[in-house]
Amino acid sequence: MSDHLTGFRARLEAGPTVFAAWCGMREPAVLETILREGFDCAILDWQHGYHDQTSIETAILTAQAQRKPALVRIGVGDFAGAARFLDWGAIGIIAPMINSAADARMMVDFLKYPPHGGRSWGPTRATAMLGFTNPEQVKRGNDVTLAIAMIETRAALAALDDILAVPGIDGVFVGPADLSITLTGGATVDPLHAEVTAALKVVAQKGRAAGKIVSAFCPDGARANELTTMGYQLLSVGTDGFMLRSAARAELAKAKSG
Ligand code: 3PY
Ligand code: MG
Repeated sequence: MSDHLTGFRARLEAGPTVFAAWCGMREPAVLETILREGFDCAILDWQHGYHDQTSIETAILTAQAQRKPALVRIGVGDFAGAARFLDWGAIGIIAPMINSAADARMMVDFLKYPPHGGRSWGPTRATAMLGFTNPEQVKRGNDVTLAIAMIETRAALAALDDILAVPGIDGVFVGPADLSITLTGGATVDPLHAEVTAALKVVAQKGRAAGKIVSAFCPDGARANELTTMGYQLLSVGTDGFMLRSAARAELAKAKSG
């Protein structure tokens, strides 16, 4: 019944690459429509998207209606809020700007039950969604729900080995836009920058060697296709906003082309 949730980690580990619909828009029909095109799961963007708490909750259920897991990309350091999203049934949390082992340990402390962390009890919907009893939630929750650290600064790259070694960190997620900003000293933002591509290779190699899930944001499908060959296990492809804009622009250009 809930294999798509309890089996998500195994699916990521076994491959092939899992593709996520990046959802920043509050309107549930947007996520519903995009997911139906064959995406495997949803990433709900709380950090920079338009979401409020109600729309995150609705989006988790919208994905669930298609038996697809939903992960939430939280705000910087917003770990207390993140634990609530897990309670509501999110299968994973993607935390931005994890720049050190201390940041990673703080994240784990909020998102994992002992022995790894000190997550507070209160899985409002999660136990029912996962099909767990309360004791099963404590025993299996740590394994089933994913704590994924974003690698998106020069400092994070320097601390990558230490971040990967923190018990309870399940994976890393590269944020190529922020990474390009820090790697170029603020000169540009370019998620396809050559230095970002080089960093993506390093993160894939080190993350896989450490037995962690390696994942990344991709501005478009061509980039996602390229990253599957680097060993990435979870990739977001574009965003709802990008796709709407580019389709709108392209169709209007055709209409005006004479
Ligand atoms: C980045 O590229 O910096 C991200 O956070 C992905 O949206
Ligand atoms: Mg970012």
